[in-house]
Amino acid sequence: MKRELLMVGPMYPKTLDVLDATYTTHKLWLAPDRDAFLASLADRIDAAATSGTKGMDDATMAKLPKLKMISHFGVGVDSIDVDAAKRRGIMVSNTPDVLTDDVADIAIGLMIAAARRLVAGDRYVREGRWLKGPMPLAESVQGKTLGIVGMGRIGRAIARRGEAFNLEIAYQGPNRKTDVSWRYFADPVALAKESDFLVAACPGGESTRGLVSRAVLEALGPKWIVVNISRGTVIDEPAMVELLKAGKLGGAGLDVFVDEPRVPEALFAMDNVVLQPHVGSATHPTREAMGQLQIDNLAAYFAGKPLVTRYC
Ligand code: 8YV
Repeated sequence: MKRELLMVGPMYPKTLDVLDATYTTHKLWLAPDRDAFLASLADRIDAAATSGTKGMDDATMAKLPKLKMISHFGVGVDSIDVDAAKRRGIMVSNTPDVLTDDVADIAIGLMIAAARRLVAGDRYVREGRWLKGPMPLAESVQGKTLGIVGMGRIGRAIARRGEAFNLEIAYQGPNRKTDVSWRYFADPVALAKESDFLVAACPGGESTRGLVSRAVLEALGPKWIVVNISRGTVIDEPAMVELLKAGKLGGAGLDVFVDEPRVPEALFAMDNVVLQPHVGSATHPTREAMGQLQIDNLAAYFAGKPLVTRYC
């Protein structure tokens, strides 16, 4: 008898196929009446699969009294009410590590693209402007200071890459890390004052909302560049747009936004801003590995074994 699985939102097709083949799956996003659908499943669903922005809130958990495990596709669990899950004794797994390198690559890619104006340069050539003369000079990343907000797995991978690009590394986080020798700042404003490039690489959620504030962006200043590969909520987005417009912030490389997929249109015309549609982990091998972790965590749960990558 196949076990039953609630799937909250659409997910990586290959993973979806495996889950459909392995379990009797119930697709919440296809339900015409969400509440009636959940009520029909209330006495028999103990595991759910979530992904990206399609997480789970406390109200939904309340409708699933038998829920014991949520297997999340993604390292960031800010779309799940983790405190409610803990309160209800629901285990949560996520997909760390397998995406670290791809996300760190995008962070460095956005930093270089914004500093060296790669996207503007591409447009400069395609629009035939090179025929009229050389493109203005850009900023070099060589010998500059890369400030990293959040020295977790992804923050460290970015720091290692930064060193390979001859950047000085400094970081901010809730705690100084004992196993790294990079300069530590408890205060993000102090970090920004010392930085030429500032990368947000911390988790999303309420604890980091607006951590990269107006004051932090002003401290970074009119010449230098903010990069975000974590969550849109980490940066005060309206302040960032305003400071970019006023020339009080040098530039930005952004993969995540507050209200994805909607992006502040004021950014579209800015040559010193590089925009990406949340593609940090969007490669075939990484999404496949994330899906396999999601599958393995569910299999471990149903086998009564410890989860492979338990978040809480
Ligand atoms: C995912 C991410 O693309 O892992 C995360 O936290 O933001 C991305 O890897 C996103 O969650 C979609 O599933």
